[in-house]
Order: sequence, then structure tokens, then C-alpha cells
Amino acid sequence: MSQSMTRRSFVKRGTGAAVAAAALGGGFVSFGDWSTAHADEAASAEVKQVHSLCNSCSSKCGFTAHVVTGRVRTMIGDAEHPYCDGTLCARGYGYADIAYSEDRLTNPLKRTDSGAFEAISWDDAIKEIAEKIKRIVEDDGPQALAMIQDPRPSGSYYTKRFMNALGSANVYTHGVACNMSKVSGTMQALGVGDFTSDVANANMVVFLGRSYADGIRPSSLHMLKEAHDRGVHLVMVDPRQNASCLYVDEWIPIRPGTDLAFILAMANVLVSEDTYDHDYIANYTEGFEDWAARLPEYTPEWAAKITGIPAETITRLAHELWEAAPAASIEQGWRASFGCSHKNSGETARALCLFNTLLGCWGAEGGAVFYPSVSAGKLEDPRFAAPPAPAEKIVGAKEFPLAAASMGVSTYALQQIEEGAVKGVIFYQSNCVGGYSNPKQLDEWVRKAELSVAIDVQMTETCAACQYVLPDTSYLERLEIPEFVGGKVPVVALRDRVLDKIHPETKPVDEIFSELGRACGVGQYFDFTVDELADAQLATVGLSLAQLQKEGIATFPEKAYKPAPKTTWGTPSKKVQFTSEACAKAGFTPSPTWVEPLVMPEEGQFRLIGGKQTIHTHTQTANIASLMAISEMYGLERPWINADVARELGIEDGDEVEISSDVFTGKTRIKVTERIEPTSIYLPSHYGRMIPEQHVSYGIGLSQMDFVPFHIEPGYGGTMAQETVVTVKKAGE
Ligand SMILES: Nc1nc2c(c(=O)[nH]1)N[C@H]1C(S)=C(S)[C@@H](COP(=O)(O)OP(=O)(O)OC[C@H]3O[C@@H](n4cnc5c(=O)[nH]c(N)nc54)[C@H](O)[C@@H]3O)O[C@H]1N2
Ligand SMILES: Nc1nc2c(c(=O)[nH]1)N[C@H]1C(S)=C(S)[C@@H](COP(=O)(O)OP(=O)(O)OC[C@H]3O[C@@H](n4cnc5c(=O)[nH]c(N)nc54)[C@H](O)[C@@H]3O)O[C@H]1N2
Ligand code: SF4
Ligand SMILES: [Mo]
Repeated sequence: MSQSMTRRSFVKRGTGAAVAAAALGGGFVSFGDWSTAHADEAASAEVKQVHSLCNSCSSKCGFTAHVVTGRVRTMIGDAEHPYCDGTLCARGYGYADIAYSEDRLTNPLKRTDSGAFEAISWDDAIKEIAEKIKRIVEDDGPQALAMIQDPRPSGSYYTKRFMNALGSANVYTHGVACNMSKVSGTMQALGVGDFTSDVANANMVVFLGRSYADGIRPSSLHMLKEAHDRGVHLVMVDPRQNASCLYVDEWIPIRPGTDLAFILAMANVLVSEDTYDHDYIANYTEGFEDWAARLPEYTPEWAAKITGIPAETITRLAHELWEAAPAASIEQGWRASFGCSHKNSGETARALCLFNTLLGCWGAEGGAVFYPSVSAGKLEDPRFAAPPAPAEKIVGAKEFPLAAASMGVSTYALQQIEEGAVKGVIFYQSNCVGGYSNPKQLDEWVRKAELSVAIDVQMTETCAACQYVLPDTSYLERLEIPEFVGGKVPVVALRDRVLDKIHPETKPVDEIFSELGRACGVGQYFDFTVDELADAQLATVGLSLAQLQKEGIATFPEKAYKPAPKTTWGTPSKKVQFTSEACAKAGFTPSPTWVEPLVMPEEGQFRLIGGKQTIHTHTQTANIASLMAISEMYGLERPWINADVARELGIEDGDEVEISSDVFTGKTRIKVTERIEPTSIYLPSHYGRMIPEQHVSYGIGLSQMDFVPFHIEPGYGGTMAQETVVTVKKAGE
């Protein structure tokens, strides 16, 4: 940003509200070198303000983009957006560069017999893909098709509509490699997938590896800081001293994969000492006696041996939580311990919910709460009528009965290509091959499919495995359907067209699936534009598209959260379920007990763990030059090893090391630190991209998933991303 510009603030928000460029305030990322190079041009040009939603991670924060001569100059986070809370994170700014990336896909591509990709026309691409889809549906039925997509507003809607129109139930998300086991375990206990720890108002919160300062959602991080400033007792139980530890009182190192033992032992302390919320248990729960009878063997001493946390610390934390209750909880986490990492992730999530039940914290101020949300009502216009519900359940539902059907076991669906049950697969905004399980294995299966299509903005591991690659517009160039977001005050917000289309041969998701739908003979379900659909959905909540485009975000204050104890639940019994018939049928005990991780590191071995870094998202930001420059400046791609262990192995900070698992060996520089417990190696999640067309990210660092064999968490369907052990030695020795 040019320093010579006069600064004053905008007084009015509104699409198209044109103000002088001199009005720009603030200044952060470069958005390339454009701003300085074009400062004079900008000074005389008009600034257009457009409200939209970030696409750099699933939080989809709201912002107002300031556009000058067709380029994004700055973005201001929406104060009312429940996830953004007025601030975007570094990734939100950095990822805006994707629109102008030199590595953008600009034409449909088809893999030729030689293995190289060549450009083809949209007409040919749609025709050829539709022919293959029709043939698969005719010969093998619609369940032989699978769609894997990242849950974003238009993507979720159009991919599901397209698949259901063909008769297929097989719409998958990235859940297997994210939070599916957590959602599924929580469903078994509570009949709902998520809750929120009211950190700001709590007396005490224990985090099991959920790091608000690494796995960023701005509002959560603000809440953590606020709680810390207020003196809330915050405890981080994590193999690493992660970045959130800046704001907590205690870091308690734990051996990864053992959180379930820690929870069971704390539950045992409370139940054996008769310190739990008897009234709540008596009135609003079912099956408590079953759990109470199973807990005695899980003593703090037993758990200490497994977790590495001293028995007295486990006992003390249980006592402190009870004293702080009901304004206390174990935070529900997102990915690491419960989401998808271990053989016991789903059961860890279930036990966590039951432990919180002992505290009587559901719905209590400072406890664990459920924020309201609003959704679009039924659309009367017959053009929007939903296709009939598919006759069968999503492939994988039988084999993984506890897996949330709204997410599905995508990796199992790909495995079914080998078995011949799945013949065609389409990826929308998903780098499944690069990150959902072992990439080599997934690549092999995708290449065997009769039809494989990836819709993306740049070449990726997933695109490289497919026959057809279709170029989407970037998120800054398309309107999507409204996004309803739950929160203290629920809102609806909109991704809008911030920029005109940059590459003429790219198409937004709504057009791609509408055209494919027509070519596949189900065009009657796509007889509307995205603008019409968005307007119709908004009309059901008393708004219009034009209004939301002008305002950017609409709040529903009449639906605002009011603290009240939660006494009815979405389970079959309408109570918190200490026992679950479905879990018992899937081979677990009716109430949760200890489940060994699949592998445990022995002498000389380490569990390879992952974790987010503040400035990157999964695999998608590694190719953003401004963000990767920060990684390179600070050596962020380096794995971490415990300092004492490194000394024993003769490894020094910055040494090149060789890391090996059963399925992969890789070399990289290492970071030696006191901030990790001795049985773990931490590999930041975002590196090791091996796609030459990604000019920035290619070949930097290692990818965690390469080290993990293909396997699936029993019952729950998670990818078991941390069920692998590795050895480490100095390279060349
Ligand atoms: N910067 C950034 N923010 C993001 C994302 C991103 O890619 N980048 N992605 C978003 C998404 S989709 C998600 S799912 C969330 C993920 O957010 P988190 O759930 O916070 O995810 P992770 O970073 O995987 O893990 C958090 C911590 O768990 C620790 N950990 C690893 N294994 C264990 C274990 O067995 N037990 C315990 N107790 N701790 C363990 C790690 O050291 C790490 O510090 O972040 C969201 N926000
Ligand atoms: N190696 C590795 N694997 C991981 C993770 C990790 O951090 N590292 N994180 C795990 C977690 S928590 C999750 S939630 C999942 C996330 O898994 P995904 O949702 O698959 O996320 P990404 O790996 O970032 O891949 C997103 C893909 O979408 C593309 N994309 C971006 N914008 C657009 C767009 O506007 N249109 C289209 N069509 N495509 C677009 C990107 O280029 C990228 O290929 O991955 C899991 N697996
Ligand atoms: S948390 Fe950051 S990357 Fe994610 S949507 Fe918000 S601003 Fe974008
Ligand atoms: Mo995730």
C-alpha cells in the first residue's frame, strides 16, 4: 500500500458505493506488487466496495473488499460475522492472491494417452464427461458414482442436487480427515454434532489439543485472549506447547492418542468421590450406571502410565474442574485428538461429552453451550423442487455405521474403485488425494476409475490423478448462495462477485453443474440461475439478494442466544446417552472404555503428529507466494523433535534428518525444541506439495499423510492420520 496516500475512513458501506481511492485506510498484505506499482493510477481511480466471504478455510469469514481498477486493494473483516468478529486472519488476506496466481487453471484439461494434459473445449469436456456418467448410471447404477467436495455454500448445494438428480446418495465431504469422528461420537452421546465452550465466561476450560491460535477462527482466538485477560483458568493438554499456550496458565504434555485414558481417569476421580451433578444425571441422562460400573479400573495411576501425565495432575485437574463447574468444560476440539487422528478418536469424543455431563455444564453460562442458527425455509417455486431422495444410503454407511451420513467415508468410496463398486468420481474444491489418507494409494485408485474429474483453481495432487480437470472461477469472481451461520446472534452472509472474471474459460460451480445436469438428462433440476436461487432462499427469511449485497450480512437479533440449562437432547431417548446401542453394535462397549491406539511408539520410535500453522490452510495456501515467504523466512516447514531426544540421537537444530515410516522416507531440516514431549515428532500440516505446476510450493518440506498407511477408524470412518510411527536419524548416517 502506498504510504503517500491520505488516510481517512469510509463512512458508508454498500455495494458499488464509490469513494475516492484516497479514502483507503489500514494496510497489510501486498496483494502482489500491484499497489505500489500502480499507486498513481489508484489515487485517481474509484474504490468499489463489495461484501463477500473468505474462501481460505471453512470458517468463511465475512469481509468488505475494496476494489480499485479491478484489483482487490484491501479487505475489512465484518464485525457482525460470528467467526470473523471484525478481523480476518493472515490467510484470509494472503489467499486473495489466488485470483491473480500465475498457476491458475485457465482451460478445461484432458489427460491424453501419453499421460500429459491437453486443453479441450468446455463443450467437449461436458459432453464426454456426461456420456461417461450416463453409461455408468445405466450399467452400474447411480451408486457407482461418488462426489467428494468441500462444504462451501454453492458447492454443497449444487453437488448434492446433481448427484441426487442422478439417483446417487454418494456425496462426501473432507470429514474423514477433519472432524468426522468428533461429530459422530458427539452425536452418539448428545444427538447433536457440536457444542461451544463458553470460554470467555468460564471459570475453567481444558483444551485437549485444540489450538485457537494455530487452527485459527478469529472469534475463538479473541475469546481466548479475553478469557486469559479475565483470569479464567485455562489448561492446554497437548503433546506440543502450541501457539495458544501464550494465553493459557498451564501446558500439560500428553502422549498423542491417549486423551481417552486421561478423560476416563478424570471421570473415575469424580464418580468415585461422588462429586458430580447428581440432579442433572438423574433427570436428563440415561445409562450412567453402566459407565460408573466400568470406570473404577481407570485410575489416575493407570492413566499416568499411558498418557505420561502424572497421576496427581490428573486428580488435581478433575478436582479443579468440579470446583469450577458448572462454568467449566473440556473444550470439544476439532481435529487432532478426536476429529480423525486415532483408532479411538470417536470414542474419545463420546467420553468427553459424558465427562462434561458430570460437570452439569450444558447450557450454563461459562459452561458448554449451543448457539442458535437460522436456515432458509422451503422454496415454493417448483423450479427449486428437490430431486427425489436416493433409494440407497451413502456407500460406506453399512461398513462404518457410526460415521455421520452428512460427511461420509470418502476414502472408503475410493477404495471401492478397486473393488469395482465405484466407477466414477468427481472432486469439487477438494484435494482429497493430497490430504485425506495415503496419497500414493488414493492416487492409484483414482487413476483406475472409469471416470475421474477434478474441479479446482490450480493443478493439485487430485487433479493430477484425474482424467478431466475443469477450471473454476476463484472465490472472488463468483456469487454463491447465502451462507447461514450460527452464533450468539445468528446471521446470513453472502459470497459475491468482487472481481470480474479474470480468465474467460473459467466457470463458476453453479454453471458447471447446471451444464453437466443438462447434458446428463436431468436439466429440469437446474432451470434457474444462482442469483434467482439466492434471492428465493433469502426471501424465506424476509430478505432479498439486492438487500444482502448492499448490507453484506444480516443478523437475526430476535433469535439471539439466551443462556438456559439444556434439558432435552436429539438422541432417541431425548436424554444424554451414557450408553449407545449403535456403538455397542459397532463393536465398542455400550458406554466408552479404553481403546488402544492402533500403533504405539516403541523405544527409538515416535508418533508422527500434525497440526495447523497460523499462516497456512491444509494444502491450499502453500502455493501462495506471500504466505510461503513467511514460512521460508522462519523455517516453519521444519518438523519438531524434543531437545533431550535430539541430543541422544546426535541431532542439532537445523540438521538435515531422514524420517521413515513403514510406507515412506523423507529428508528435511529439523527444529530441536523443548516445546514437544519426547514420544512425538510434529510435522506441520501444510508442506510437501509435489506438483511442479505449483511454482511456489513445489518440493518444500514434507507431507504428513505420505507417512501414514491407508487405513480407516473402525466404526467411525476417520482417516487415523496419526496412527503411524516413525524413526529419525541424521541424514547421511
Ligand atoms: N491456520 C489454520 N487454521 C485453521 C485451519 C488451517 O488449515 N489453518 N483449518 C481449519 C480446520 S478445517 C480445522 S479442522 C481446524 C483444526 O484445528 P485444531 O483442531 O486445533 O487442529 P490441529 O492443528 O490439527 O491440532 C491442534 C493441536 O492438537 C495437538 N495434538 C496432536 N495430536 C494430539 C493428541 O493426540 N492429543 C492432544 N491432546 N493433542 C494433540 C497438536 O499438537 C496441535 O497443537 O482449524 C481450522 N483453522
Ligand atoms: N496434508 C494435509 N492434509 C490434510 C490437512 C492438512 O492440513 N494437511 N487438513 C485436514 C483437514 S482439517 C481438512 S478440513 C481437510 C481439508 O481438505 P480440503 O477441503 O480438500 O482442503 P485443501 O487440501 O486445502 O484443498 C482444497 C482444494 O480446493 C481448491 N480450491 C480453492 N479455492 C477453490 C475454488 O474457489 N474453487 C474450486 N473448485 N477449488 C478451489 C484448492 O486449490 C485445493 O486443491 O484436509 C485434511 N487433510
Ligand atoms: S479464519 Fe482466516 S482463512 Fe478462515 S475464513 Fe476466516 S479469515 Fe479466512
Ligand atoms: Mo478441518
